[in-house]
Amino acid sequence: MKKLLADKISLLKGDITKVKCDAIVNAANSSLLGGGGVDGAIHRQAGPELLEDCRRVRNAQGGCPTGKAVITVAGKLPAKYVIHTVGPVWRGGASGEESLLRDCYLNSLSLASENGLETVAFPNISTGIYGYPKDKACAVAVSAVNEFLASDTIVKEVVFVCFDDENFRLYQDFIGN
Ligand code: AR6
Repeated sequence: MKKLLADKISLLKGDITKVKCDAIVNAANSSLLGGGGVDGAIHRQAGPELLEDCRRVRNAQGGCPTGKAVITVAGKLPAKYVIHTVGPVWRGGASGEESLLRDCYLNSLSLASENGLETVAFPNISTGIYGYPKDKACAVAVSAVNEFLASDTIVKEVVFVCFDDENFRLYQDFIGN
């Protein structure tokens, strides 16, 4: 793992379900009841306790709107919590996608900070099934996280976990390493 940007941002190639940190972020859908991609992997590895806690949140607030975030237990995962956020579906770029994707990163980190969580790992939200162009998503993700870390005093480290080669290369290039 390489330390980047003011020692607070790291890049990792691999599976986010294996990452041991205070919170991993899930690229969920607004039902919060699981799905494919990273969401499916997280639910599979975490086991029923995660789904049960997602149902509790869903019953309390009726799911999670795009751009917002909620926090649950992490079941059998090595992480302590899962923060679920819902990325935008790419519809060509003129439907508020950039601002919604930015909100995913900012709202997830705010929730981490409010809960006293110091280390947070993100997948590349919206860049799979939701079709957001990977280069554009990378720029939004890095800029949102940088902006947040510049003013927050709780979150100490953010890890971008890239599962596919294309995302990993883009993050390496974008961050300059
Ligand atoms: N660890 C880290 N990243 C992963 C993993 C993993 N184990 N598996 C896939 N990725 P996606 P989205 C990467 O499709 O585009 C679900 O059905 C993958 O390479 O998981 O936000 C939800 O329920 C890609 O770069 O999420 C929603 O319905 C990134 O995760 C919908 O998909 C995001 O791809 C959300 O779509």
